[in-house]
Amino acid sequence: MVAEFFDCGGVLLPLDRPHVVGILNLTPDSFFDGGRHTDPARAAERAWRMVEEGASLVELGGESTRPGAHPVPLDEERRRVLPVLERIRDLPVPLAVDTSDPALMREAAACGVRLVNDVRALSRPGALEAVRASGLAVCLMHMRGEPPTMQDDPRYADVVEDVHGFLAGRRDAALTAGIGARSILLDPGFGFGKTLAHNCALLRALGRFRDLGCPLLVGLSRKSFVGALAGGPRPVSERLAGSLAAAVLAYGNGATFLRVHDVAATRDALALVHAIRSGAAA
Ligand code: PT1
Repeated sequence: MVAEFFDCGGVLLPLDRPHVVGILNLTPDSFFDGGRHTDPARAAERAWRMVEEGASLVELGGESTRPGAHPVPLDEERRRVLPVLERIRDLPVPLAVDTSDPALMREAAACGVRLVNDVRALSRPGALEAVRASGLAVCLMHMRGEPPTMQDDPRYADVVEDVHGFLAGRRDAALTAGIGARSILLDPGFGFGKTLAHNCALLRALGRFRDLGCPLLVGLSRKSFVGALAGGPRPVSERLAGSLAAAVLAYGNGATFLRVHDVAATRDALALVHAIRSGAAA
Protein backbone atom coordinates (compact mmCIF):
# COMPACT_ATOMS: atom_id res chain seq x y z
CA MET A 1 0.00 0.00 0.00
CA VAL A 2 1.24 3.44 -0.87
CA ALA A 3 0.84 5.97 1.94
CA GLU A 4 -1.65 8.82 1.51
CA PHE A 5 1.01 11.50 1.61
CA PHE A 6 4.58 11.81 0.45
CA ASP A 7 6.71 13.41 3.15
CA CYS A 8 8.86 15.73 1.09
CA GLY A 9 11.35 16.78 3.74
CA GLY A 10 8.55 18.00 6.02
CA VAL A 11 6.07 19.17 3.37
CA LEU A 12 3.25 16.66 2.87
CA LEU A 13 2.17 16.13 -0.74
CA PRO A 14 -1.11 14.25 -1.29
CA LEU A 15 -0.77 11.08 -3.38
CA ASP A 16 -4.32 11.03 -4.75
CA ARG A 17 -3.39 13.35 -7.60
CA PRO A 18 -0.52 13.76 -10.09
CA HIS A 19 2.39 16.10 -9.36
CA VAL A 20 4.48 17.95 -11.90
CA VAL A 21 8.17 18.36 -11.05
CA GLY A 22 9.59 21.29 -13.02
CA ILE A 23 13.13 20.82 -14.33
CA LEU A 24 15.52 23.77 -13.99
CA ASN A 25 18.78 22.85 -15.71
CA LEU A 26 21.72 25.02 -14.67
CA THR A 27 24.07 23.32 -17.11
CA PRO A 28 25.43 24.75 -20.35
CA ASP A 29 24.93 21.37 -22.08
CA SER A 30 21.56 19.88 -21.13
CA PHE A 31 19.76 18.18 -23.97
CA PHE A 32 16.74 20.48 -24.07
CA ASP A 33 17.32 23.73 -22.23
CA GLY A 34 21.09 23.67 -21.77
CA GLY A 35 22.56 27.14 -21.39
CA ARG A 36 19.23 28.90 -21.06
CA HIS A 37 19.34 29.27 -17.29
CA THR A 38 23.01 29.63 -16.44
CA ASP A 39 22.43 33.20 -15.19
CA PRO A 40 21.16 32.95 -11.58
CA ALA A 41 18.66 35.80 -11.95
CA ARG A 42 17.10 34.26 -15.06
CA ALA A 43 17.07 30.83 -13.44
CA ALA A 44 15.20 32.24 -10.43
CA GLU A 45 12.66 33.85 -12.75
CA ARG A 46 12.11 30.52 -14.49
CA ALA A 47 11.60 28.80 -11.11
CA TRP A 48 8.86 31.27 -10.16
CA ARG A 49 7.26 30.85 -13.58
CA MET A 50 7.14 27.08 -13.12
CA VAL A 51 5.32 27.54 -9.80
CA GLU A 52 2.75 29.78 -11.53
CA GLU A 53 2.36 27.09 -14.17
CA GLY A 54 1.49 24.47 -11.55
CA ALA A 55 4.72 22.73 -10.54
CA SER A 56 4.43 20.93 -7.18
CA LEU A 57 8.22 20.83 -6.94
CA VAL A 58 11.08 22.62 -8.67
CA GLU A 59 14.27 20.67 -9.30
CA LEU A 60 17.70 22.25 -9.85
CA GLY A 61 20.49 20.37 -11.55
CA GLY A 62 24.12 21.31 -12.15
CA GLU A 63 25.30 18.09 -13.78
CA SER A 64 23.95 16.79 -17.08
CA THR A 65 23.39 13.03 -16.99
CA ARG A 66 21.93 12.56 -20.46
CA PRO A 67 23.55 9.84 -22.60
CA GLY A 68 27.12 10.77 -23.53
CA ALA A 69 27.44 13.50 -20.88
CA HIS A 70 30.65 13.65 -18.87
CA PRO A 71 30.90 14.23 -15.12
CA VAL A 72 31.29 17.76 -13.82
CA PRO A 73 33.80 18.62 -11.05
CA LEU A 74 32.03 19.14 -7.73
CA ASP A 75 33.20 22.77 -7.50
CA GLU A 76 31.56 23.53 -10.83
CA GLU A 77 28.34 21.77 -9.82
CA ARG A 78 28.27 23.81 -6.59
CA ARG A 79 28.95 27.07 -8.50
CA ARG A 80 25.96 26.38 -10.71
CA VAL A 81 23.48 25.30 -8.04
CA LEU A 82 24.16 27.27 -4.85
CA PRO A 83 23.75 30.86 -6.17
CA VAL A 84 20.34 29.95 -7.61
CA LEU A 85 19.30 28.23 -4.40
CA GLU A 86 20.10 31.36 -2.42
CA ARG A 87 17.74 33.35 -4.64
CA ILE A 88 14.77 30.98 -4.49
CA ARG A 89 14.78 29.90 -0.86
CA ASP A 90 11.35 31.50 -0.44
CA LEU A 91 9.73 29.66 -3.36
CA PRO A 92 6.29 28.46 -2.19
CA VAL A 93 6.87 24.86 -3.33
CA PRO A 94 9.51 22.38 -2.16
CA LEU A 95 12.89 22.48 -3.91
CA ALA A 96 14.75 19.44 -5.16
CA VAL A 97 18.34 19.09 -6.27
CA ASP A 98 19.57 16.59 -8.86
CA THR A 99 22.94 15.42 -7.57
CA SER A 100 24.90 12.32 -6.56
CA ASP A 101 27.33 14.22 -4.36
CA PRO A 102 26.92 13.88 -0.58
CA ALA A 103 28.62 17.22 0.19
CA LEU A 104 26.29 19.10 -2.16
CA MET A 105 23.30 17.24 -0.67
CA ARG A 106 24.19 18.60 2.76
CA GLU A 107 24.85 22.13 1.50
CA ALA A 108 21.60 22.13 -0.46
CA ALA A 109 19.67 20.96 2.61
CA ALA A 110 21.17 23.86 4.57
CA CYS A 111 19.81 26.18 1.84
CA GLY A 112 16.28 24.82 2.28
CA VAL A 113 16.21 22.01 -0.30
CA ARG A 114 13.83 19.19 0.70
CA LEU A 115 14.41 16.43 -1.82
CA VAL A 116 17.49 14.87 -3.41
CA ASN A 117 17.03 13.35 -6.84
CA ASP A 118 19.94 10.96 -7.33
CA VAL A 119 20.30 9.13 -10.65
CA ARG A 120 22.89 6.95 -8.83
CA ALA A 121 20.37 6.02 -6.10
CA LEU A 122 22.58 7.16 -3.17
CA SER A 123 25.37 4.76 -4.15
CA ARG A 124 28.27 7.17 -3.49
CA PRO A 125 30.00 6.76 -0.13
CA GLY A 126 28.26 8.97 2.44
CA ALA A 127 25.18 9.71 0.32
CA LEU A 128 22.70 7.62 2.35
CA GLU A 129 23.99 9.24 5.55
CA ALA A 130 23.88 12.76 4.07
CA VAL A 131 20.19 12.35 3.18
CA ARG A 132 19.30 10.79 6.54
CA ALA A 133 21.22 13.34 8.62
CA SER A 134 19.69 16.27 6.69
CA GLY A 135 16.10 14.99 6.95
CA LEU A 136 15.76 15.07 3.17
CA ALA A 137 13.37 13.10 1.00
CA VAL A 138 14.92 11.18 -1.89
CA CYS A 139 14.23 9.88 -5.37
CA LEU A 140 16.14 6.66 -6.06
CA MET A 141 16.63 6.01 -9.78
CA HIS A 142 17.82 3.00 -11.76
CA MET A 143 20.73 3.51 -14.15
CA ARG A 144 22.74 0.79 -15.93
CA GLY A 145 26.35 1.99 -16.22
CA GLU A 146 27.32 5.67 -16.35
CA PRO A 147 26.18 8.41 -18.77
CA PRO A 148 29.22 8.42 -21.11
CA THR A 149 28.70 4.77 -22.13
CA MET A 150 25.33 3.65 -20.75
CA GLN A 151 23.68 3.52 -24.18
CA ASP A 152 26.34 1.21 -25.66
CA ASP A 153 24.28 -1.93 -26.22
CA PRO A 154 22.49 -2.25 -22.84
CA ARG A 155 21.14 -5.77 -22.16
CA TYR A 156 18.93 -7.30 -19.49
CA ALA A 157 17.67 -10.81 -18.80
CA ASP A 158 14.31 -9.17 -18.07
CA VAL A 159 14.41 -5.39 -17.87
CA VAL A 160 11.30 -5.03 -15.70
CA GLU A 161 12.43 -7.64 -13.16
CA ASP A 162 16.04 -6.36 -13.16
CA VAL A 163 14.97 -2.76 -12.51
CA HIS A 164 12.40 -3.89 -9.93
CA GLY A 165 15.04 -5.89 -8.04
CA PHE A 166 17.50 -2.99 -8.13
CA LEU A 167 14.94 -0.49 -6.81
CA ALA A 168 13.85 -2.89 -4.06
CA GLY A 169 17.49 -3.17 -2.98
CA ARG A 170 18.12 0.58 -2.95
CA ARG A 171 14.84 1.22 -1.12
CA ASP A 172 15.94 -1.30 1.54
CA ALA A 173 19.37 0.36 1.80
CA ALA A 174 17.64 3.72 2.35
CA LEU A 175 15.30 2.27 4.99
CA THR A 176 18.20 0.57 6.76
CA ALA A 177 20.07 3.89 6.80
CA GLY A 178 17.11 5.43 8.64
CA ILE A 179 15.45 7.33 5.79
CA GLY A 180 11.67 7.40 6.33
CA ALA A 181 9.53 5.06 4.23
CA ARG A 182 7.21 7.95 3.38
CA SER A 183 10.09 10.05 2.06
CA ILE A 184 11.26 7.74 -0.74
CA LEU A 185 10.35 7.97 -4.43
CA LEU A 186 11.41 5.33 -6.95
CA ASP A 187 12.19 5.84 -10.63
CA PRO A 188 12.91 3.20 -13.34
CA GLY A 189 15.24 5.67 -15.07
CA PHE A 190 13.94 6.05 -18.63
CA GLY A 191 16.79 6.40 -21.11
CA PHE A 192 19.51 5.45 -18.61
CA GLY A 193 21.09 2.33 -20.13
CA LYS A 194 17.90 1.36 -21.95
CA THR A 195 16.96 0.69 -25.55
CA LEU A 196 13.70 1.81 -27.08
CA ALA A 197 12.27 -1.64 -26.35
CA HIS A 198 13.43 -1.46 -22.70
CA ASN A 199 11.82 1.97 -22.22
CA CYS A 200 8.56 0.72 -23.72
CA ALA A 201 8.54 -2.43 -21.58
CA LEU A 202 9.05 -0.34 -18.43
CA LEU A 203 6.36 2.16 -19.32
CA ARG A 204 3.87 -0.67 -20.00
CA ALA A 205 4.79 -2.43 -16.76
CA LEU A 206 4.87 0.51 -14.32
CA GLY A 207 2.12 -1.26 -12.34
CA ARG A 208 4.66 -3.97 -11.50
CA PHE A 209 6.47 -1.45 -9.28
CA ARG A 210 3.45 -0.79 -7.10
CA ASP A 211 4.37 -3.55 -4.64
CA LEU A 212 7.53 -1.64 -3.73
CA GLY A 213 5.29 0.59 -1.61
CA CYS A 214 6.75 3.93 -2.72
CA PRO A 215 5.31 6.51 -5.10
CA LEU A 216 6.86 6.50 -8.58
CA LEU A 217 8.57 9.41 -10.30
CA VAL A 218 9.23 9.24 -14.03
CA GLY A 219 11.26 11.40 -16.39
CA LEU A 220 10.11 11.06 -20.00
CA SER A 221 10.07 14.69 -21.05
CA ARG A 222 11.51 15.25 -24.55
CA LYS A 223 13.73 12.15 -24.39
CA SER A 224 14.91 10.56 -27.62
CA PHE A 225 12.66 7.48 -27.36
CA VAL A 226 9.65 9.82 -27.21
CA GLY A 227 10.87 11.53 -30.38
CA ALA A 228 11.47 8.16 -32.04
CA LEU A 229 7.92 6.95 -31.38
CA ALA A 230 5.90 10.12 -31.85
CA GLY A 231 6.04 10.48 -35.62
CA GLY A 232 9.58 9.37 -36.37
CA PRO A 233 12.90 10.78 -35.22
CA ARG A 234 12.03 14.25 -34.07
CA PRO A 235 14.41 16.93 -32.80
CA VAL A 236 14.11 17.81 -29.12
CA SER A 237 12.17 20.98 -29.96
CA GLU A 238 9.38 18.92 -31.58
CA ARG A 239 8.75 16.38 -28.85
CA LEU A 240 6.08 18.15 -26.79
CA ALA A 241 3.06 16.20 -28.04
CA GLY A 242 4.83 12.87 -27.57
CA SER A 243 6.00 13.93 -24.11
CA LEU A 244 2.45 14.81 -23.05
CA ALA A 245 1.16 11.46 -24.32
CA ALA A 246 3.93 9.67 -22.44
CA ALA A 247 3.16 11.60 -19.23
CA VAL A 248 -0.54 10.77 -19.48
CA LEU A 249 0.23 7.09 -20.10
CA ALA A 250 2.70 6.95 -17.21
CA TYR A 251 0.18 8.54 -14.86
CA GLY A 252 -2.48 6.09 -16.00
CA ASN A 253 -0.08 3.22 -15.32
CA GLY A 254 0.71 4.34 -11.78
CA ALA A 255 3.29 7.14 -11.76
CA THR A 256 2.51 10.05 -9.41
CA PHE A 257 5.42 12.44 -10.04
CA LEU A 258 6.16 13.56 -13.59
CA ARG A 259 9.52 15.26 -14.09
CA VAL A 260 9.08 17.64 -17.04
CA HIS A 261 10.34 20.68 -18.91
CA ASP A 262 6.87 21.83 -20.06
CA VAL A 263 5.08 22.47 -16.78
CA ALA A 264 1.88 24.25 -17.90
CA ALA A 265 1.11 21.86 -20.76
CA THR A 266 1.75 18.77 -18.63
CA ARG A 267 -0.35 20.14 -15.78
CA ASP A 268 -3.29 20.68 -18.12
CA ALA A 269 -3.00 17.22 -19.70
CA LEU A 270 -2.81 15.51 -16.31
CA ALA A 271 -5.58 17.68 -14.83
CA LEU A 272 -7.96 16.42 -17.51
CA VAL A 273 -7.11 12.77 -16.89
CA HIS A 274 -7.28 13.17 -13.13
CA ALA A 275 -10.63 15.01 -13.25
CA ILE A 276 -12.21 12.27 -15.34
CA ARG A 277 -10.69 9.33 -13.46
CA SER A 278 -11.46 10.69 -10.00
CA GLY A 279 -15.04 11.69 -10.86
CA ALA A 280 -14.33 15.24 -9.62
CA ALA A 281 -15.84 16.67 -12.80
CA ALA A 282 -19.11 14.76 -12.12
C1 PT1 B 1 14.99 10.91 -14.89
C2 PT1 B 1 16.02 11.85 -15.17
C3 PT1 B 1 16.66 12.47 -14.06
N1 PT1 B 1 16.41 12.16 -16.44
C4 PT1 B 1 15.27 11.26 -12.59
N2 PT1 B 1 16.26 12.16 -12.79
C5 PT1 B 1 17.42 13.04 -16.64
N3 PT1 B 1 14.89 10.95 -11.32
C6 PT1 B 1 18.05 13.64 -15.53
C7 PT1 B 1 17.41 10.78 -24.10
O1 PT1 B 1 17.36 9.56 -24.39
O2 PT1 B 1 14.36 10.27 -15.85
N4 PT1 B 1 14.65 10.64 -13.62
N5 PT1 B 1 17.66 13.36 -14.27
C8 PT1 B 1 17.86 13.34 -18.06
N6 PT1 B 1 18.36 12.16 -18.66
C9 PT1 B 1 18.19 11.83 -20.02
C10 PT1 B 1 18.21 10.50 -20.41
C11 PT1 B 1 17.94 12.83 -20.95
C12 PT1 B 1 17.96 10.15 -21.73
C13 PT1 B 1 17.71 12.50 -22.28
C14 PT1 B 1 17.70 11.14 -22.69
O3 PT1 B 1 17.18 11.67 -24.92
